[in-house]
Amino acid sequence: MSDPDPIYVTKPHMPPLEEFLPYLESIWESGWLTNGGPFHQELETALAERLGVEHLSLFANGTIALVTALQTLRITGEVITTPYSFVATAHSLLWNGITPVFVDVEPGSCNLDPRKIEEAITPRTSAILPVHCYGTPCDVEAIQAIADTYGLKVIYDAAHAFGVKHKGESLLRQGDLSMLSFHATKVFTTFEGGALVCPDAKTKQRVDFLKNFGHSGEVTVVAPGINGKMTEIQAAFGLLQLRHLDEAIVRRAAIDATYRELLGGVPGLTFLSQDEGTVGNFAYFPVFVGEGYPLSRDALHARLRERGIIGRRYFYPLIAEFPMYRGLPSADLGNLPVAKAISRSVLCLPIYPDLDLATVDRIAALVAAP
Ligand code: T4K
Repeated sequence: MSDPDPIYVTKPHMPPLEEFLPYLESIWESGWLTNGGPFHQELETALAERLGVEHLSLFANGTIALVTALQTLRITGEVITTPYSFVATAHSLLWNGITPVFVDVEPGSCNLDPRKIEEAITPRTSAILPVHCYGTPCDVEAIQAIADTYGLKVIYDAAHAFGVKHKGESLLRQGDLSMLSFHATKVFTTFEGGALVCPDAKTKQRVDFLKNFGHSGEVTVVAPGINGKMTEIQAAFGLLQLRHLDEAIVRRAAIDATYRELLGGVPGLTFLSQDEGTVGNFAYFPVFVGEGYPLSRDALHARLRERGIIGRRYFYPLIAEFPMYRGLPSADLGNLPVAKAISRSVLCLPIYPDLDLATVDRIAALVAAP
């Protein structure tokens, strides 16, 4: 008997192909493929409405969006950020010639610890780049208070936070700009893709110029922009995904609830708690393997792999451990004890809309009795 297909940490929900064909036909007929075409415009409007924000600019991917966010606000010098994220967060700084300054995270949320930000501020600090890791909101009030006191900008890497609400309103309204990723592994996907959520029309206009080479008109270039544009095919897929998104999130929530129920009493395993004031998106299901569990995190990861269950160690190693960062004074792991401990204990279990609950039961049974 052949091995069953592996169960990956995530898998995009693919709506019926027949539903995509009319979009393709329309693109073929019009010959309009990119550069702010009709589907691009329709998706911008639909997403702004869905996310409860006024101004949103689509991008080819989240990383280019983040690089552009820093350009938009003319951030220079040093930026305070988290070592516990996907490497794109810090790479966006290096691509802008900015020095990342790593600050430790909070154990309960895995997000930048506001109590440790102030001591990292220097005269060169111009912004804070926190991440709503796994879609858990950062302590946005404390971060904003520090930014206001020191005159710093705040750009949120909200790659994981599609649709997350904090205290009744979109989390994406926080800070000066928020970046979303619509990569294939995300809750809402356009194959590759992303967006910047802007506080006002003026900022969106600058973002729109910057993602289109700096063109403000046919013969005018106002800034050294980049090509960050989303294509019509991506935008069309996004419109289709939106139709199925509510159902997809309900299914994610059921998987999250099943893991919590079945793994809740397992000694040595902990999860992120769910905050009353947050409407989450169930993007990830990280478990933290600690004392009292019979296996180390890496042994559990390997044991699951043997059974075809491909969990992922998001985020291990820390960004601060990669060669292009580890020489920075702030990358010293002695400065980042919480992030280090979390990165050594985390394992993200499979969660995606088409994962059936019987398989979730099987994964949970294996984790409970490895
Ligand atoms: N900031 C944060 C906090 C982020 O998490 C990310 C991206 C970014 C910024 C940058 O945004 P983008 O520029 O990507 O829009 C993945 C993704 O490539 C990356 O988008 C994501 N974060 C990161 C957390 O995960 P890998 O190297 O782990 O992906 P990969 O290819 O191993 O895929 C993971 C699993 O997903 C596979 O085992 C199977 C499944 N999969 C993957 C792809 C690509 C599919 O089922 N279909 C697919 O097409 O980085």
